[in-house]
Amino acid sequence: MLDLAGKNALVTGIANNRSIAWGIAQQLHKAGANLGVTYLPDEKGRFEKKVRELTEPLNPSVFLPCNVQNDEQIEETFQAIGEKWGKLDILIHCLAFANREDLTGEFVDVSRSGFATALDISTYSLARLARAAKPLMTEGGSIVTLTYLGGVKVIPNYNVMGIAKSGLEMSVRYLASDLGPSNIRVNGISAGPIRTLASSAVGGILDMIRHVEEIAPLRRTVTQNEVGNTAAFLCSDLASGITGQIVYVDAGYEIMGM
Ligand code: NAD
Ligand code: 0WE
Repeated sequence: MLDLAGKNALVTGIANNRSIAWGIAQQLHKAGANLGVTYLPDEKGRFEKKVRELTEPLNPSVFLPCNVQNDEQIEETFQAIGEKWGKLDILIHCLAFANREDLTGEFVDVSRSGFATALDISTYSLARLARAAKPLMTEGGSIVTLTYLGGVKVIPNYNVMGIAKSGLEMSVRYLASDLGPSNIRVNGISAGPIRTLASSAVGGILDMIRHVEEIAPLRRTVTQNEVGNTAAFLCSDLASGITGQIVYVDAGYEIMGM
């Protein structure tokens, strides 16, 4: 049975009720996990308020700001978890960012700083958070990140995010190799397109969703809850033999050639 009772889970990347991370948090909670939540702080505290209100029903016992570009906030987050929980079992990495101008036009035009920003937030952060989590995962653990087909195949406009996701997927493999001896598993979920804050800010997402509904074997897109269920499985003892893998939760779209 899928049972996460007694497991402590840190979920990053909740921005609102459409976030994939919110779908994951709900499924982890349903399976009995004890939750911690981090949010991206902004000057006006709007994210904090929204995420606090949204997650209240799940009773997170840790609720902290964590901008992954800020080493101090990362250290503070994991220090607080060490003090509060003693051990960490589950880490959900569910965040990405590229400058909006780098998600239109051609990849060939990407700037040095735009490239660095996308790879720092979307790729390096997984290794950085895994390093901070490792000493707390004393009874083994499971790390899950979110990726997209645009890291494997060319998807128009995904551009520098494709390079970031490609690096993220290879990071999953190297981290799985590094952390496996500590019984820490590292896997990725490659989700099909879902309407969220990040994807809705991108032109043409509705057309992409319509395309998937035509081509994917299941003739539909996937939901945050379906991604959440796969994440809960990967974090559970049912997946104890799975590490270094990318699992497609995309209604089968990835297998199609025509
Ligand atoms: P979202 O906007 O709800 O989530 C993105 C999150 O990234 C937000 O919570 C934001 O606060 C966070 N973030 C951005 N910069 C940050 C920083 N510097 N520090 C900490 N957090 C930061 O959108 P989403 O679609 O749920 O995205 C979550 C993940 O899922 C991303 O990795 C994305 O690439 C991936 N994904 C999304 C789709 C899709 O179609 N929506 C498909 C496949 C994969
Ligand atoms: O990974 C993503 C979203 C990534 C993303 C989105 C934004 C929009 C707002 C990263 N950074 C930003 N920065 C912003 O300022 N997805 C998988 C969703 C997505 O994004 C696309 C897609 C799909 C699907 C961009 C272009 C084409 C397809």
